[in-house]
Amino acid sequence: MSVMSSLGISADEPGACSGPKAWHAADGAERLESRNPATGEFLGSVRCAGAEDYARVLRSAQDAALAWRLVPAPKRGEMVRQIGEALRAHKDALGSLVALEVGKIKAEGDGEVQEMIDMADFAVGQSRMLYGLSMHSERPDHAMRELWHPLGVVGVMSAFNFPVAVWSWNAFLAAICGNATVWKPSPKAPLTAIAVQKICNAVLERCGAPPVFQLLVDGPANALAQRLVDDPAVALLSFTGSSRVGREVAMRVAGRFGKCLLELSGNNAIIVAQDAALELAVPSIAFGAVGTAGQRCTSTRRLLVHRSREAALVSALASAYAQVRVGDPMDPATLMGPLIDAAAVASFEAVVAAALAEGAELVCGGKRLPGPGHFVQPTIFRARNDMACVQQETFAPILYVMPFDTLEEAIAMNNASRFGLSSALFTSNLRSAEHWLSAAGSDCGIANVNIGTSGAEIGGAFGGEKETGGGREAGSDAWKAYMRRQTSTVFHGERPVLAQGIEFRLPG
Ligand code: UN1
Repeated sequence: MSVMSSLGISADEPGACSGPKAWHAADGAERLESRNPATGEFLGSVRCAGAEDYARVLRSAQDAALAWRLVPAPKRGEMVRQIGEALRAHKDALGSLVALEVGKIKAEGDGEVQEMIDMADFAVGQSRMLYGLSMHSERPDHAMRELWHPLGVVGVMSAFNFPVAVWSWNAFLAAICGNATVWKPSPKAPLTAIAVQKICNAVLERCGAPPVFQLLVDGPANALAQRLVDDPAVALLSFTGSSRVGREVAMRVAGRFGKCLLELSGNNAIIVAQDAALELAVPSIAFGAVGTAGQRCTSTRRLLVHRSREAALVSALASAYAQVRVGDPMDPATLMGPLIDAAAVASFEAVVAAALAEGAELVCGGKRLPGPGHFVQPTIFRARNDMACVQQETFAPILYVMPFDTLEEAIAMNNASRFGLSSALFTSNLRSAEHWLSAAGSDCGIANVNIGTSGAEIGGAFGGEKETGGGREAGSDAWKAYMRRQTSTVFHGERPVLAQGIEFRLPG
């Protein structure tokens, strides 16, 4: 059976869904054509949602949230558990669709679905652990505690590079917390979103649950995204994408006092110290810089290496890169697939030209590969940290190598970035490692030791500082973002007293 038919996807799908039996979008609607970035082959088309679909989805999501908040959280978790099971059953096909639609190698496509399954398992456990604190009151016969309640409707705007996993980080926690989620997927990956919606719909229907997962495939003009940003019915908006767009989203959502979760750009560095084990560092750098063709927000873009190890590391990387097979993502021998589209190839070429003009020295790569498909060579430059090309996030497999002399200097270089997502130090020295993790070390949301910058597990809170946006998603206590906190004081005595010793007696 083909990937499409096993996921129930036809050649022309409606792009709005407000319930298992409620797929809609006007016949004459604008269509997104999904094409395989490795071959240009047509995969399917999706009719974009319009203003009427938006209204229908939002109404349905609001109704679903009102019903769902009354369902006990562990029962909500049971629904998510069944989604995890359904994803296990569809892992191979959905992983292949991720590979076909966004060009990830098949192993990474499957890994992305595994990340969803892990997130479902995590959320099931969390559904029994929506803990609030209880406090000892300063007054006799008073009890104080915190209660956590659902927010209502959560909007999720996801990016092409993790077309389904990042939605699941948000949607599964939002669901166990008692919310309904409206998903606006990337216009570059509408089919994976439709496939996931279908998988979830079957479970929602079987469980008799309200439609807590809803879908809006927006057109390239982002008209519905704009509405989601400004809609007071959307209590929390989770946005994954560039810092440029994230800044606008954040300001507009703040303007209506909505809540925002931002997962934005990164410019992640690996530091290779004088005492690092190169046999550990080289594969991690290669996976970080070349994996997903450099299109992860956690991709390794800067390599800071102790001057004494620079020659050895660059030559080891150049030979590792020579063995990276670039090509068909479905071929198990391939390690790097294509970039997402022609615009991404053009921006790769523009940045390579700008780097050369700034005086960066090309070590390997630097060229696009002949089509069909949006392929480029994995690329290494020797550069300086203050070059404009080095300080920007380019979603492509470009790695800038820069030498340093002291660990302090390397930490300062790591932190000299507008972004603060992921970072890593390779060292065999305990004191260096602990210093790196101390308040005087990395300023990023993720700081690793002897592990690369990308490929985080879902169990930790994921996100970063500065222009990365400050949001935290997935594991740890990220669930709290999807709930509102209520502080409650109950009096159970005879003689009430005011706090702070205030006397307030009515006469008589
Ligand atoms: C992203 O690129 O938006 O840590 C998310 C990682 C993945 C998630 C990346 N687990 O690389």
